[in-house]
Amino acid sequence: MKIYFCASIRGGRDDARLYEHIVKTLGKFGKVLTEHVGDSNLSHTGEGLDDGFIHDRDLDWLRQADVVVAEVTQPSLGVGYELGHAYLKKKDTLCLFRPSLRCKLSAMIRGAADGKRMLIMDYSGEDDVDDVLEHFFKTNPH
Ligand code: 6IA
Repeated sequence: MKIYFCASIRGGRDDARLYEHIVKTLGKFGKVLTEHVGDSNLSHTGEGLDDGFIHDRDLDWLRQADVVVAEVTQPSLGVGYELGHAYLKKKDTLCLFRPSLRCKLSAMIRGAADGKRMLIMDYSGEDDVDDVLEHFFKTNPH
């Protein structure tokens, strides 16, 4: 199974270690096409690839993916854009969100969830994300 993982890069890398953990866990369920997103050494300004190349390559990977998993707590234009593509391409999608008082998920993401193809799971961090992922992959055969 091919998994496309989305998470903030230029939107901010505060949660990079958590992304790394999620990528590691996702690796138990399939091939993660976007492992670099979980690289905690990747800064929000680093890497010299051309933006047009990144955009086209990532959309090509998204087309190939069986499942899309997105960490959506840190708002990111790129992640929102990828989720819009995933939605239109009817990809099975799981959004992971850590609720807090200062941060409410965009209505365009929360409102796109239908409980079937597009799921949003609230979670608290490394402690429970593995269980959430395990449940998602076991109960939704992709
Ligand atoms: O707007 P953002 O940068 O936060 O968007 C993050 C999302 O867009 C991620 O889920 C990625 O799949 C994709 N993305 C954005 N930038 C890159 C990138 N390098 N490489 C691969 N995927 C990307 C950009 C260079 C970076 C080190 C600044």
